[in-house]
Amino acid sequence: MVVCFSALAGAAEKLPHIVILATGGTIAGSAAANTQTTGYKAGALGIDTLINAVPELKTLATISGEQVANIGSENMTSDVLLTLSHRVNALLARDDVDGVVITHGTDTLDESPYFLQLTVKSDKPVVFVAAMRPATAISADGPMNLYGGVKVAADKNARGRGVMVVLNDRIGSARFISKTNASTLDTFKAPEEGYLGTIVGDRVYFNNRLDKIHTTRSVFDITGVKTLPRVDIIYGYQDDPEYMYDAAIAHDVKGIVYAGMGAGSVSKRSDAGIRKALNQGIVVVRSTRTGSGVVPPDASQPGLVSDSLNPAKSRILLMLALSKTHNADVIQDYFHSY
Ligand code: DAS
Repeated sequence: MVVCFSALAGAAEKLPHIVILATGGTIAGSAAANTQTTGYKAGALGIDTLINAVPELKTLATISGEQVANIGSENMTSDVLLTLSHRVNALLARDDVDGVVITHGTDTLDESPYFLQLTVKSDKPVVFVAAMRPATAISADGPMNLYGGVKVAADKNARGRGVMVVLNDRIGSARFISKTNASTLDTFKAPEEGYLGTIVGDRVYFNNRLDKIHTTRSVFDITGVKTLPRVDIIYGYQDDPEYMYDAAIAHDVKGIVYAGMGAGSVSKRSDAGIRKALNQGIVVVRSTRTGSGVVPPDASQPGLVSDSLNPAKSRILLMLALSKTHNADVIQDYFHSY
């Protein structure tokens, strides 16, 4: 009988080097009282404070930290996104960097990760973490989310999964995850597609891989890009007015995302407004305001369709698409593929 022994037990493995980039948000938020979970100042604490609050990070990885911004994510802009993605690409190109964790606000955490999903040219892990309670609150969720995010980034099975979002012990994909509740700890969900995995105890469990193009296979390259084409979102609702499109045209937007009713349905007034924008050479993509599901092609309605991208993610993709092409067929294929 042959008894196989595992490799030398206890061989000290070199810890991965994970760089934490801070951008602000509630995870860095501070309030006057530890029972205060609203009305606090986001982006009040620096990266060193966040890292020093979780000394256990050092058991997972060799940690270094940089402050890219310190803002509420409602104030995140395309300029900061370009700076962030350029910095992530530069770091991941280095042999001595094994992954990046980014601390960020939750309000636009369905946008920034998707932008990096499309522009980071590495299969090394990029993990966003955030918090629903400020760092000063009783049972603040930020420190454990940061610990979970570094644990995921340091995991040997994390490569090649696209940009991930870790909160509340769940691992979401940048392509599908969105904030589904204004205030609860479990707000980040992907109603139709679920999570990539979960963290239970000291283990990371990956259950799914993404069937969409991302990171190293993405055609979007922001090398040397300093600004992105202007794309705005117009919401569809009862009595929605045509003049919203007039305003967009007057401000020389290059793209419009329509946050449509149901599967992207267009009222008579929005139909007129969208066709007017199309006649001005503006690319229009119909998404859905419902929060999940697919907007399918429909020749009876104007514009391209967003597939299963929500309006905010559709805007991110359309900005990058318009920085490459105005060909409607090519852009439509991007929405079905990324
Ligand atoms: N302060 C808001 C933000 O920065 C909310 C948060 O982070 O949770 O997005």
